[in-house]
Amino acid sequence: MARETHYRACHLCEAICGLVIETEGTNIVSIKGDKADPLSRGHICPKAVALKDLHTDPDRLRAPVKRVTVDGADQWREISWDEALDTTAQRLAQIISEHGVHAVGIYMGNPSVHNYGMMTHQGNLFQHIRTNNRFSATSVDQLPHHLTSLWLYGHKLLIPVPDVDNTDYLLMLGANPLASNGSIWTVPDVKKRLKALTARNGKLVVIDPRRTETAGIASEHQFIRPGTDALFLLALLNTLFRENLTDAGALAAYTRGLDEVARAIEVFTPDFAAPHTGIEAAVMRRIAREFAGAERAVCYGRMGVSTQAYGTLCQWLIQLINIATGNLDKPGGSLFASPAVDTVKTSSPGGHGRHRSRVRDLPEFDRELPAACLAEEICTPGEGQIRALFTGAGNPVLSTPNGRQLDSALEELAFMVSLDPFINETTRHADIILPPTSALEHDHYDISFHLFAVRNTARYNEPVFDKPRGSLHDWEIFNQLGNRLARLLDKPEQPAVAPHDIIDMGLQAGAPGPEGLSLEKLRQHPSGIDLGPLQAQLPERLATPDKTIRCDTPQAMADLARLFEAFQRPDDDAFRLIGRRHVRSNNSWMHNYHRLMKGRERCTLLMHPDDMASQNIAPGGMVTLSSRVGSLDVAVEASNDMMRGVVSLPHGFGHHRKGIRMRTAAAHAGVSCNDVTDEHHLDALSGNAAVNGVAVTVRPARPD
Ligand SMILES: Nc1nc2c(c(=O)[nH]1)N[C@H]1C(S)=C(S)[C@@H](COP(=O)(O)OP(=O)(O)OC[C@H]3O[C@@H](n4cnc5c(=O)[nH]c(N)nc54)[C@H](O)[C@@H]3O)O[C@H]1N2
Ligand SMILES: Nc1nc2c(c(=O)[nH]1)N[C@H]1C(S)=C(S)[C@@H](COP(=O)(O)OP(=O)(O)OC[C@H]3O[C@@H](n4cnc5c(=O)[nH]c(N)nc54)[C@H](O)[C@@H]3O)O[C@H]1N2
Ligand code: SF4
Ligand SMILES: [Mo]
Repeated sequence: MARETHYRACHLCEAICGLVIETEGTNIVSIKGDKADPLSRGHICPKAVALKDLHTDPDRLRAPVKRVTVDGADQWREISWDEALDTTAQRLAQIISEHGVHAVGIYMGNPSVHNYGMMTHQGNLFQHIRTNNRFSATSVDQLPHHLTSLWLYGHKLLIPVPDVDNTDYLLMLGANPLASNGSIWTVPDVKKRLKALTARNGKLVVIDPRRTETAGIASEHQFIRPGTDALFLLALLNTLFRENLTDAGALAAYTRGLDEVARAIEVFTPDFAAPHTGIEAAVMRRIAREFAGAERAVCYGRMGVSTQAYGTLCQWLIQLINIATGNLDKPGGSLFASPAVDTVKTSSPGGHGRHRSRVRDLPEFDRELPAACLAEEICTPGEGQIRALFTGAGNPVLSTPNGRQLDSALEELAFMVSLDPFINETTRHADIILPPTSALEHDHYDISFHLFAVRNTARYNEPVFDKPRGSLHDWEIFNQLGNRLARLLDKPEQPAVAPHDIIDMGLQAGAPGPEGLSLEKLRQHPSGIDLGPLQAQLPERLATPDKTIRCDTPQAMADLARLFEAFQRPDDDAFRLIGRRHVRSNNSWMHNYHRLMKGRERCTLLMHPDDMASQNIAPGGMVTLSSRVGSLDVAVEASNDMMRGVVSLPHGFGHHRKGIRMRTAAAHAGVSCNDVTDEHHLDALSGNAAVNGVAVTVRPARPD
């Protein structure tokens, strides 16, 4: 059989690595890094090879299925696309006409931003369901970044990234790119780039309650008590102001409000922060001085500082530190990318608090409510109660706080439909599951992550395999379901314009460089086109109406009072639970492959040996981990890499639930960290879930 070579960007994580995939007929012979990709330069991680497993997975649904009850037990029956789409449209239309549009909930998960057809076409359906009850993984993740960027730069997507290849000093909080491969920071081959930073006598300082893989290659690592980073960042900013170490440089011409911030944070000294953070005041002062003294420095914080009680303050303070030291929009500092298809120009800037959740009065962001209130919106009767749910590329039972509560709430729905290739912890509750084509059966352009990349590049790739007869892409499902619903609701239908045509228009409209770009040109360069290094581009790139940056954001300034108040009391001595990622995993849905799962059990609770001794916990034993919302039993592992008083458990496990059809995952079931995270533990300012820093107790498990 003829061997063929395909070029493809990996869509599994934000690093968007270029791949070379060799096939023979329908068989994948090899998957390797594409050395000609100008961004990833040949780098890949072990997950890339698992693309083959995902494609061939016998558990992956190839046709729509409907849940039927036979003798009291659930069974799944294959049905035609016509039946699946007609039934779904009719049920949604019926619920909308009986109870109004807010009776339909929508939850969109993480892979939807890695699959461009989902992004270009979800509006085909959702325009007919203008519900207040929209949710997504954003509010268990990066919501504080968006909110901060909206306030400071005028658009939710204008998020600057560390110019790692040119910086002298990288201060990193709550991120572990050696496991995650970088997030809101598309930085393939990050380990090499970080090692190059220290090799040229630059400094990498990592602030994390665990001595992570990234901390292991850093110049300096400081443990921090989870949830106290805002105090740490304030201590740095306070020192910068107090010691006259600020210099906004060129930014000063269009930056306002730093003096107001300086006055408002006078009380947040290193001495105030020290007992709470566990970092000595002198160390914080030194880090502030070093940061200010570095020619080019950048502060960056990710998951660990977003999904905590003061997530938005953290992200706001990180930006202010970069601004106050003149490192925003500067090579070697933090820079905005200029993607070929620029979603900053084509999407709404975002808004906040324009409506609020019915039960708990939580604010929307960008028309979405916090995922932490999804279950209560299903379970609480009254007008606006969610009666039908659409989930797309999401697994909120494992990924949102108090997953058990949501698990049982989904049972109460009158109708649920899931756009997903698997029967998992969430989709098992659906009445109908709509499985799209496999990723390798559709083309690929990354709309999301070029915007956060450390270099401007563009890459379009054709499908590796033909689309199987009778299958539908995600975008086609959105389009066809949308049109069926439109007919029932007496609204106009949308033509099926393919995603690549939309991208072609975007490329030609954006067209950087003298010759411009088009899909045709990208087709001729399947390893991608280099559009050059990131450049300074303020104030032009700002989306604020007056092209200024207002640093004294009223909402954030007001939240300082909440922070100050909260830390008046001495800390309780409860353990704090944090998460952990592993390079051979990806959230909840990559556990079905032997290649990724082999080796040691990974769903274990890491705990410092001295803490284990104080709790009478024997090494290798089982412990009961409990919080306000529930408890679970898990194997404990002693680790000197943990801060005292902190325990770590990865999320995305818990595949023991009845009725899931992912055999390898079920054999490595583990427990779900989100069975103990608390839906009431939030960043109050944004509504983002605080899945890190949850107060827990850890006791030896009682043998049953
Ligand atoms: N292999 C793999 N890669 C992934 C994923 C995956 O599941 N597996 N998921 C992808 C997704 S969706 C995302 S959003 C990104 C996330 O990318 P990252 O943010 O880099 O991911 P994490 O490894 O979760 O890093 C968070 C760090 O914060 C620390 N932390 C926890 N609480 C606190 C705190 O209070 N303060 C501080 N300073 N640190 C804290 C944790 O110990 C951890 O090291 O990764 C992406 N890439
Ligand atoms: N405790 C704790 N909780 C966390 C985190 C944490 O660090 N700790 N991390 C949070 C973060 S950063 C995130 S992003 C969320 C993720 O939360 P979710 O997005 O809700 O969950 P995923 O595990 O990414 O589930 C992805 C789903 O998409 C499906 N899927 C994969 N590819 C496709 C596709 O191309 N099309 C369609 N239609 N479906 C597809 C998979 O089968 C799976 O069901 O979890 C969050 N939850
Ligand atoms: S680092 Fe991310 S994008 Fe690169 S190969 Fe691994 S999973 Fe794919
Ligand atoms: Mo995420």
